[in-house]
Amino acid sequence: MKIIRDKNTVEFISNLNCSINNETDEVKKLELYSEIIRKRLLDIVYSSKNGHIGGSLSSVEIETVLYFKIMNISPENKNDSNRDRFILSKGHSVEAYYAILEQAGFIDRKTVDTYGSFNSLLAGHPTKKVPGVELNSGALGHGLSYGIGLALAAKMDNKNYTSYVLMGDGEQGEGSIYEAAMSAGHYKLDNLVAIIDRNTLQISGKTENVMSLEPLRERWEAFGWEVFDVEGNDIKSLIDTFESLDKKNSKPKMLIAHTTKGCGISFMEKVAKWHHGIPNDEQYNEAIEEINDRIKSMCQ
Ligand SMILES: Cc1ncc(C[n+]2csc(CCOP(=O)(O)OP(=O)(O)O)c2C)c(N)n1
Repeated sequence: MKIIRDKNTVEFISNLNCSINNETDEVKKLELYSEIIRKRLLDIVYSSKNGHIGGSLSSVEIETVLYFKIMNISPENKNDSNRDRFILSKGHSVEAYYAILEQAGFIDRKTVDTYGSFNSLLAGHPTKKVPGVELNSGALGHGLSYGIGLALAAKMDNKNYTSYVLMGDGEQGEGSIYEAAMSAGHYKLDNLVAIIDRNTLQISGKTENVMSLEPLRERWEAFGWEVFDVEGNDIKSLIDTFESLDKKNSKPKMLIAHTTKGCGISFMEKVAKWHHGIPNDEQYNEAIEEINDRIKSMCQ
């Protein structure tokens, strides 16, 4: 288990009498981490009056499990050619990503606090200027091709890292994804793990109304991928699935992560306008209270 490093978070947890050194229940600990990430990304959006909160909230558990349990990546090995790679193809969900990179120690709290201000290192979509970020992203439909390139390079160079790509379900409307899907099957990239944040909403409404995706599983299987359905806001379901993957079976992996857009803030859940809504003071306080209540009950 990797430890959350941020000093304020450590103090915050110890004030709650919640020992982060307790190794007894890893799932509970990652659930707690997710809530801390959730709270931090809410702060980032609220104070900058900027961002895409709905899809950030739906992706929190996926990124928490990847960064704090599954991936071989840390600030110490971020330039090592054998590190695992993470590509946030749905780059608009950057607030969750910045909160994760902060908690994992790639960027510091002061830098994250500059988000949304003039000359900040942190733009509204990921850029490679930010330590830990592998790809400039945000124009949807590009991350999978890049992740495939990384996976192919690992095969050619005899490296054993895994390439992870997180996409949106609305993003599945981009045609470039299907060229990538075909090539990953063709090159038998079993070291490639793609994840679709299947929150069923995109910017303007339900994915099934804007550009229908079903039968999503069968479509990916037809391209030669091994497909898994996973509860994408459930830490245990994510860990079990990521840990079960056979990286030697010649098949690229697709996790369809069933999530809730706006997950964890009740009034934002499943409401399309929270794709890029900014909470007002009252809404912010209500959201913080809801998250704090969960954190307190987890720590009892
Ligand atoms: C090529 C491209 N077209 C349009 C956009 C504008 N855009 C930003 S987010 C978004 C919707 C994405 O929906 P989804 O992938 O489901 O993301 P999530 O619901 O997880 O936030 C769109 C169309 C974009 N970023 N890139």
